[in-house]
Amino acid sequence: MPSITKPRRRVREIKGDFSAKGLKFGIVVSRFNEYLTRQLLEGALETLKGHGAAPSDIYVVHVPGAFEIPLAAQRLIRKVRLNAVITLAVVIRGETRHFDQVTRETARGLGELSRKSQVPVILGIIPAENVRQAIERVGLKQMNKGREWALSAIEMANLLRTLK
Ligand code: INI
Repeated sequence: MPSITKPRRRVREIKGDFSAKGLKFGIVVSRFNEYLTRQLLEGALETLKGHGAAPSDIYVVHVPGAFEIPLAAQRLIRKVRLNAVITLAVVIRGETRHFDQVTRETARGLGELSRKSQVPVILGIIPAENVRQAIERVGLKQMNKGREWALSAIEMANLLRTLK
């Protein structure tokens, strides 16, 4: 269980733990660069389930591109009482002239959504200069970024329960 320690002479530390049992998660994933986002999705799903989340407590929403993620995430949060949302996309500068617009607007929308909805929204948008860099950043099996972001979602979901 997450905890607020009560030591006498030490600072009070507030932490979220890494159990996903009984928690509900949303994942909003972009179809753009699907060969890469699919790997992120697999990593995130394995981690959530590995930490105790029930498959029926995980809602996966597919959107065309990163730019559509904030709106879909907002609707999902309205529809389902979620403990955290993970967003997954890869934006490659070499493939779009509006790289800066897409990455900036998506990140801004997600930050705003997280604070307004009071649901942790994990920023899993990978900006990359080119395909090679994108592949490196998505990560291999062990270093998969989807895993890392799923852990952040679990930790934040538990932390916010403590900071209610
Ligand atoms: N969306 C992405 O998720 N990644 C990209 O690399 C990308 N590029 O290169 O353009 C991208 N564009 C689509 C954008 O997110 C929207 O779906 C589109 O503009 C329609 O609103």
